[in-house]
Formats: sequence, C-alpha cells, structure tokens
Amino acid sequence: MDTAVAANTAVRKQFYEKISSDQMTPLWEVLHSLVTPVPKTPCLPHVWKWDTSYKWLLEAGTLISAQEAERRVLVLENPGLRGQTRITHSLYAGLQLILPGEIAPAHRHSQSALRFILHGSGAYTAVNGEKVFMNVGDFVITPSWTFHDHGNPGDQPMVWLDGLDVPIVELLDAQFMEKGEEESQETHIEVNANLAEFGNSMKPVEYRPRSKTSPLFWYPYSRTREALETMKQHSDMHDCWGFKLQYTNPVNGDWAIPTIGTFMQLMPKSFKGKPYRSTDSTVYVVVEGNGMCVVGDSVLEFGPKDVLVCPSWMPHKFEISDRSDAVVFSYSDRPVQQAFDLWREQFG
Ligand code: GTQ
Repeated sequence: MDTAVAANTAVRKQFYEKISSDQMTPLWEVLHSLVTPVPKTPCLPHVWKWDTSYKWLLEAGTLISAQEAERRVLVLENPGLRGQTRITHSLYAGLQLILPGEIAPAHRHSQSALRFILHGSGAYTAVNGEKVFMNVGDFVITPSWTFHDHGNPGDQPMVWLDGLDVPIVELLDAQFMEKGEEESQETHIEVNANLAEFGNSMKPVEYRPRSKTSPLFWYPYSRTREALETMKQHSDMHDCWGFKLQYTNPVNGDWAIPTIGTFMQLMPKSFKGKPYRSTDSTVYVVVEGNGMCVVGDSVLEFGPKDVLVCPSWMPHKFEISDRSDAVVFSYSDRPVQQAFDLWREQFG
C-alpha cells in the first residue's frame, strides 16, 4: 500500500470510530455482503437420521416429563445456525416425544405450528376445544393464538415433528404467549367433526373465516396417500418432484398456514429427479421409501422418518431406490416469499 492510500485508510478508520458513538456505520464497507447477487444463506444441507433422533428422544424421556418440560422437544438445529434454535434461517423444527399417560399442557402463542406425525399412535392434539387423534403421516395445524394441548392416553410413545414460524415472528418482534388456565382443555366438540365440516370440499353454511389459517386442522395421511396414488395412475409426472400436492385452506384455496407452505410428494421407485432450486429453504420429512437427495456437494441418504434440509437456491435432486415408491412431506417459507414477490425457482 502506498503511503497516500494508507493515510486515507487510517483517516477513514478514524471517521468510522467517530460516527460509531452516534450509532452510525458506513454502508460502503458492508454493501457487497449485504446486497448480494444471489442468496447467501448460512443454512447448510443436513439429514437427521431417525435411529439417532429416536435414541436421544427416548433418553430425554427418562430425564424430564412432558408436563415439566411443557413441551419435551429436541430442536433440530441447522449445523450452519447452531445456537439459533432453527432448521432454516426462517423456520423452526423440533421432534416432540409424548409418552403414554403424559400431557403437554395447554398454551397459545402468536407463532403458527404444524405437527407432522412420525411415530406411534394413540395421542391427540386439542385445538380450540376440538380434539384429533393423530396417526403416522397426518398433518395437523395449530393456528396462531389458539389454545392447544397434547395428550397420550394410549400405550405407545408418540413422536411428531413440530414445524413453527418462530424465527419469522421473532424477526418482526410480534410474539405473544399465554398459558391456559387448565392443563387440558375441555373438548366439547365431537371427535373428527372438523374433518366432516371442512374436509369434504364443503363448509358449514354459516361459516365466516376468523383468521387466514385453514379452518381444517387435521389432514389425515390416508386421504393424502390415496390422492397421490391416484395421481400416479392418471397424471403426468414432474421431472423434478414426481407427483406433488400442496396442502390448502379448503375455503379459499390459499396456503393451509399463512406463513408456512406445506406439501406432500410421491416419487416412484427408481425415480431419478432432475435438479431444481428455489429461494425457499425446505425441510423434507420422509414418510415412506428410501433414496438420496443430492444437495450441492452433499449426498443425503434417507429412509422413513428421517428429516432433511435443503438450503435456499442450492440445486438439489432426488433419487429413489428401486425397492418402493417414496412419499415425502415438506415445508418452507414459500407463502411469505410469494406475498412479497420474492420467491424464485429454477429448473435444471
Ligand atoms: O407444541 O406448542 O416444538 O410451543 C416449540 C414450541 C412445540 C408446541 C415446539 C411450542 C410447541
């Protein structure tokens, strides 16, 4: 460095120090790491294998009860975002264990939650006075600011994945939380009334939406699976994702949860998907089948109940084993990106 440049650099440094005490900083020093040509996510590709997750969950079950923990959950932290309680930059994921006889007490919060059932049967979620019993592959919604509690009157441990928009709500500083007066809410509505009312392309005539979240909060796997099987028989297959459905709010066709896009896809055995990328970092949860997802330079091998994460704008492609079809649930922040004209995708 010649002396004139060095002197200039020193003068600039002094200037930055002077303005710092007035809570200012020069943009030109950070502009190019702030406004980048393509997404620059700290999120890394990763897979959480079920055998490992379940082992740690059962050990957690010996250390603390669901009541004491309020929610006995092991958070899936992205390896590029350790200490930040999130699986992508914008979304949270955790695995929740509820043992026979346990109750996870009622509370409500601004954050929206989804449950995707991985293991066991016999537990329920109660949402706003309605109770649904959950089975593997079911997708359940806890809308923003609705009281919810979970219980397991059955005889098996139950595990599901919790997906929440915690980092989005945190970004906006819009979080509220309240504990329920009772541990378990009185459920006064007949079990499965929700599916009867909203799960048949119909709605009660007097229904008026009170929120942007779907009034249907239980999407049983049996129906989703059947729909995908029928698509496989009669529809064209997509080169990148096979047969893919998006969960919708049945009264307006919009996203089931306003901040979190949710999907289920079937990829037939021996499927070799073409590469695809989109700006919504995506969490995949495997229901059936085995295969691998190649994300950038990482090869993520997967089987049932594994959880995978694919970061924003990293090309990824699926390859499915020749033994059986694969069925994979996924969620991302796509609705938020689309609401603000930010979402992009690219094929090939
Ligand atoms: O079940 O309400 O994994 O409030 C994290 C926060 C689950 C829940 C989580 C929560 C819940």
